[in-house]
This record gives sequence, structure tokens and C-alpha cells, in this order.
Amino acid sequence: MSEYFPEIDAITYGGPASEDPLSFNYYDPDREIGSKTMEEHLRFSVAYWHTFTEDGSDPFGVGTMERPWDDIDDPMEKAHARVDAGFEFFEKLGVPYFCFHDRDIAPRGENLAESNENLDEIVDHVEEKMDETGVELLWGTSQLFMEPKYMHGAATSPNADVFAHAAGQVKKAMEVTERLGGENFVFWGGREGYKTLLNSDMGRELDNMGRFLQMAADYADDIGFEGQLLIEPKPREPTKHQYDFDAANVLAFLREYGLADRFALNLEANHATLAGHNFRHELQYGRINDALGSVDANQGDKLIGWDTDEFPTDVYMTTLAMYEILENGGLAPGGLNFDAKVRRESFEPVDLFYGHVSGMDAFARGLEVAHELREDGIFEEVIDERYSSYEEGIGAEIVSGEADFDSLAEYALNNDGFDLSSGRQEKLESILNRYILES
Ligand code: XUL
Ligand code: CO
Repeated sequence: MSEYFPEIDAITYGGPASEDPLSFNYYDPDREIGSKTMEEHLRFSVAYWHTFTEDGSDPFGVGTMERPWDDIDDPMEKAHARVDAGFEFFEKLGVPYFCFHDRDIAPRGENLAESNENLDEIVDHVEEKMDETGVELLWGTSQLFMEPKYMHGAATSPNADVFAHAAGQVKKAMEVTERLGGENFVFWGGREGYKTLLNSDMGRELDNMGRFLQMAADYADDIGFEGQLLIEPKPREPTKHQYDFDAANVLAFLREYGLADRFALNLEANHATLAGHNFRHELQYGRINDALGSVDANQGDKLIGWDTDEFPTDVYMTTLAMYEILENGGLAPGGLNFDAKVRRESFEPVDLFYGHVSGMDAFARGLEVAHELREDGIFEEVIDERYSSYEEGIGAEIVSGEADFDSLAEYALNNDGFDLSSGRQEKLESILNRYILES
């Protein structure tokens, strides 16, 4: 069988001093951090779409990528070549997982039946490669946004035939995810949202989205899919008002439709910043609501107003993300999926390796620092102290429910001193920098 990336050897750990950019400076899969190895903490996954089907086109230009399967014309033959190339890539990089959309691993056919046939043929091949390499499926998902039929949305389309078609597509994608032992199944809203209320019935669309997700959860039960069901929030893109705007909005939706026990969140860094939050905010919001399920690891560019899906290299961000993930007790059965693509100017196959190595190292370093910060109780101590007035006296009465407005007013009328303390933000930021740079 041909090798698709012959110029690349397996990427190994070289240590912080290694100057080889095709080695890891920090990611040492078997190294124990606390009670787990780095590999177990980080659960890295490669996104099939960005790595094997992305062509580098943007609204201003055509594709730029040079890929080893470019010369193959037949779409099924090309899909098979991508599977072989994909598993060679996963093995050389040393990632335990990958993620896919139904339509990125196999080409769509003339109709749903033909698309399903294509998918079955490619999934047979994927299954063989999974058995051969031991690489596993973190999650599968359905691509419900690319084809013209989904122009008005899928579950929220005003056209019931489109709703039905989307259901048929998701049913099949769930079946193949189950067959491949996928640990999660993701719903990203795609075009679920609207451009104008002049032609949209928001209430009806939300009800339909609730119905669709209920049917999906029921079907997961029917086929015995034990993986986690995940919703991936994202604001503003591609529609103006996306229904799954951010973590808080998705949780409100799930509660309204009685779905909160069935779905957790797949939180993406670039989606967080597009929603006007930083990544840590979204992760913590998910965590405190017992809904932090998995992560799409990437970063955006604040000078560009769209989803640039860059590889996550910002160690400040990865440190705080790993802090939340450790606070969450880890991500399993979720993981860190690189929903990230190389720039269209980085068109050579080797750039796919550089991108992933830099992202894996940034998260591995973030894990090391976050672990140290927690071991030393740096923030915990400050936060506990900051809220200590709720541990005794009137604060304890507020928390226990003993206090009411009468008793609080009575207390306030007789209390004219406030023992306020400094927030010490600057001191904490300086300690955080010291840990990132020195620990
Ligand atoms: C879109 C996005 C998707 C989902 C899966 O912005 O992030 O790739 O992760 O559909
Ligand atoms: Co994503």
C-alpha cells in the first residue's frame, strides 16, 4: 500500500529543548500528570474535514491545497485514498481519536439511498483501518448545511420534506457512529437560525428543533447507542441569529424542551469568542451546569470577524482551558478535537503536521501549568477567601435559606461597616504569568 506522507516519520517527544518542529516539546503521551497520563487527560482527536477534505478556498479565492490524493478523479476512489492517508496521519501524529461528518468521509450520492450506500462502503474501510491501527472514533456528526436543500436550515427549515430528509440523514450517521464505536455524537446547528423575522416563525422553528433532537435521543436509545449526545453552540455564522448561540442559550433551550438530561455541550474556542465570551467562560458555564461534554480545540483571530478555525497556539488560553477541564474531572467520554485548519497559504501536506504538533504541544503545556496551579491551590485559596462571608453569620443564613428580606433589612439597618477586600486581579495575573513561563 502506498504511503501518502513519505517525508514524515512518526512524531516523537523531543523535550522542551528540541529544535525539531516535527517533534513534541511538551506532549509526552505516557507521562503522568496527577493520576492520569497526558494521553488520557488530553484525548486528542483530528478533524477529518479540515485535514482531509478542506481545499483552502475562501470567499475570495479557489482552493490552494496540494494533497497526495489530488490526481484521483473518481470520488469514491478519492474517499478511499483519504481514509488510508487519514490513518497514516493519525498514526504518525500519535493521536488516539478522529472525528468526521458523514459527507466528509464519503461523497453524497444522487439521493439519500445512494449517499447511504457510499457511506457504508467507506465505513467498511474505516472500520478495517480502526481495527488495524487502534485509532478510535471520538464522534461522528451529520453535515446538514452544505447542500442547497438545507439553505433554510434542516430541523428548522420551513419545509417538512427537508426536516424528514435531515432526520433520515442523522439516523444513518448515528447508525454508523454506533457501528464504529463512536464515544459521542455531535449536533452543530449548521443553518439552524434565521436571517429575518419578516419571513420566519421563530417559535415554530424552535419547537421543531426540540422535536428533532427528541427524536434523535429516542433513536439513540432504540439502537443502543451509549455514547454522549452533544450540542455545539455557535453564534452568528452562517445565519445572523443562530439558535445555538452560546452555552447559556443552549442550556436554556434544552431545559425548555426537556432535553437537558440527554445532551451535553461540545464547546469550541472560536465559537466562544464569536459569541463575545472568552473560551474559559464557556467552559466554566458548561462545567457548573454539569454539561461540559467535549471540546473543539482551536482559536480565532480577534481582528477577523469570522470563524477562522486556527490551530490553538495561545498557551494562556490553553492553560485556562485545561484548568477548567481539570476542575471538571476531565472530559471523557469527550476529548479535545482539533476543529482547526491550516491557513490557505500553508498549502503543503507537511503543514498539516506542523499545525497539529503546535496545537498538541500548546495543550500539553497548558495541562502541565494548570495542574501546577491547582496543586498549589493558587486561585482556589483566593476565591475561597473572597466568598468567605457566606460561610458564617448573615452570609450562612442567606445560603441556608434562613434569611428573608425582613431579617436582612433588620440586619442592614444595624450594620454600617463593610469589610471589603481587594480583588487582586493584577497580582493573580502576574502569578499566572510566572507559572506559564517558569513552572
Ligand atoms: C462549524 C463547526 C463544525 C462542527 C461540526 O463552525 O465547528 O465543524 O464542529 O459540524
Ligand atoms: Co466545531
